[in-house]
Order: sequence, then structure tokens, then C-alpha cells
Amino acid sequence: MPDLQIIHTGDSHIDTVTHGGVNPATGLDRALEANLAAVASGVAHALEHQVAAYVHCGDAFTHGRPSMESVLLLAETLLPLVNEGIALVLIDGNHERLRVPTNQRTATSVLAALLAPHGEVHVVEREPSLVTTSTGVQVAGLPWLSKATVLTELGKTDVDPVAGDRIVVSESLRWLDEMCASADGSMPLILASHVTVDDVKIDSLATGARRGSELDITHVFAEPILPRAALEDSPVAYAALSHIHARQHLGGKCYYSGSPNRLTLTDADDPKSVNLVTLGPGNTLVSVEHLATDARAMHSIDLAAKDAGARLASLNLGALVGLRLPAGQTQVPGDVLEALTSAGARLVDTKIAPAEVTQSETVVVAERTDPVTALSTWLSTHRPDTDAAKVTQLAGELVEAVSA
Ligand SMILES: [Mn+2]
Repeated sequence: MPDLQIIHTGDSHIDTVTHGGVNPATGLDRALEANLAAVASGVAHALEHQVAAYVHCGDAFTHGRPSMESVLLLAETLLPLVNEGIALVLIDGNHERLRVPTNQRTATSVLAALLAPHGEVHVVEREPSLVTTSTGVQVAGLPWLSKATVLTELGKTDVDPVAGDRIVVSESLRWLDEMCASADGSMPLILASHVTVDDVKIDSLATGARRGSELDITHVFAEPILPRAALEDSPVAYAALSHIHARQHLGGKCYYSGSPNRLTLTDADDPKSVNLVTLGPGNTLVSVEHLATDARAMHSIDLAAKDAGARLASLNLGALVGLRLPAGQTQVPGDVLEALTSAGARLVDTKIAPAEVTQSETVVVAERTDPVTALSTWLSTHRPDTDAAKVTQLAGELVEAVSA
């Protein structure tokens, strides 16, 4: 069987409008337009490579009930894929579930319903399911799992939060096992999921893992976290992951594609792309390429840093800039504003460096104390290596000598 290619993406968050503002020419928010342009460039890559499937792993939208206009605009942006016979696989993210009652369909389903008359569309909403495309790829779809829903279905609503997370993780792995067991062993099989794996949990970030603009506080400190080892041990050739906005290869076959656009200043300077995944005979992973998306330019510039001047000089028209002022400064210097204006860049955030805190230690002694006790106390905190008895003895001798 010849090699087969797919595009892996996710976290498009079309309706995130941070650092946007209405474009008077179109009536649309500039951030929305930028998000759509980034998705469109990923779609163009899919068309150019004539991939078998375009897999969007969740959080196409930020709001559980996005505006009708943004749903229509995303449908129009994805339409060329289905028109060209590329199978579209859409997975629910946590954002598609926000404030959507459990007995109602999510925006993922609405998007799929709009596109389905034009070609091949698969939607994995709420419940995990194995998708087999007519173009020859199997996708084990593991959408964002709502802890409350999973625990309610299992009748385990009285467990503590940590135990609840553990139950959701074991359920997820059981679903993955079931999907893999029911897959056709002669066809390529990948995982597509909207989930955090253990390399990117909050207390692992010090080791270099990144979350980008994915900082949803309701999930960051309490979310079920899948052990990556379990995904590596599964028979899938590639794990297409989403939820974390900074693209990264976690090792083995686990990849976060990252968001196609820079959504907030947290993503400034991060490379943005979609993943072109090539699968070979015998369900093997041949290669993963990052194909750059048309992401809006964002720069986070520390004016105290050596490269600040060079970075200000290289700004392009429309670039969004966050500045960090040197310690003690509270206003953006005139020449910096001039550099931004002449480049056509837009200042969207200014951070003032916190004033330096002078560390001072206060020694507390009793209100009424004798000089020898005070001196001994001072010595024990400030000169711990000194022989306090010797010093106080010498002090006593000195006082006697002076007063004699
Ligand atoms: Mn997410």
C-alpha cells in the first residue's frame, strides 16, 4: 500500500477575539479574520498535498454557543476540503462543551451538519468512537471527556476530585483499547484526542513543556491527565493531540499540532503550523512535517533586553506588540512609540517591571532588654559564626575601661 497523508490540526478557536477590534471594511473582528486566515492556510496545505483526511482535534470554537456568523464562516473556510474529496474528521474539545446541556448537540455537530451535504464529514461528539474514512484511514476519536458526565454515567458521583480524575483516565484508556481492538489491522490507525497528557501537566512545565495560550483556569489545575506511556503502547501509528496551544512533539508518536494562529500574547514568537503526517505500510509513522500557517505576527519585547532595538526595527505592518518596560519606568519611551507607529505595528499590552524589593531582616528583641542580650541576639542572626560569649565579654571590658 502506498504512503497515506493526513493533516492534523486543532484549537482554531475561531471566535477568540483577543487583540482584535472591528474591521470597518468588513464589519468583522480582526482577530476572527486572522483566525480564519490561519485555518484557510492549513486547508490550502491539505489541498496541495491531496491528503486523505483533515483531522481537527477540538476547540474549533471558544464559545459553546458561538455566533451563527462564525460557524458559517468556519464552514465556508473548510468547504474546499470536502468539495475536493478530503475526509473531514471533527472532534469535540472542552470549549465546544461549555454551557451546552448534555442532551443538546455541540457546535461541532452544527459545523458537520453544514458541511455533510458537500462531502465526507465525520463527527466525534461527546462519546469516543472509531471513524473509518472512505479514503482509507481509521481515526480513534477520543473527544474531551467531561468528568461530571463520565462519573454520572458510571453512577460514581460521590468520589473526591482526584479519585474522579483517576476514574476518567481509566475509562479513557478502556475506550482507547476498545477502539483499537475493533479496528481493521490491515488499515492505518491513528488516535485523535483533545486531552492533556502527563508531559504537559502544570508541574511538568519547568522541564520545557509548553501550553501556549491554553490557560483555561477551570481545567489547568484539575483535569484528567492521560499517561503518555499508555498512548505510546497502543497500536496507533500516530497520536494527534490538541488542547495545548504550543506545538510540540512529546516523544514517540505523540504530537500536539498547536493552534494555527497566535491567539494571545502568550503565543508571541511561537511558530505556528499544521502537521502533515505521512503513514507507511504496516501502520508505520514515516514522517511529521510542520507546514507553516498564515498566523498573525505577535511580539513580546523586553525593552531591557539586548535585542530590543533590533526587534523594534524589524516589526512589520499590523504586528501586535507587547512591551515590558525596564525597571523604574512607567511610560513607553517616545522613540519606542515612534518605532511602532512608523512600522504600522499596534501596541496591545504594556507591562511595568515590578520595583526591586530590598530584602531587609528585622531582628525582634523584647521591648525591655539589656544590652548584652540585644548584642547576643544580633550576633546570632547576623554573625552566626562569631563567638558571642567572647564578644560580650570584650564589650563588658570595653565599657569598664571607657567609664573608668
Ligand atoms: Mn482545549
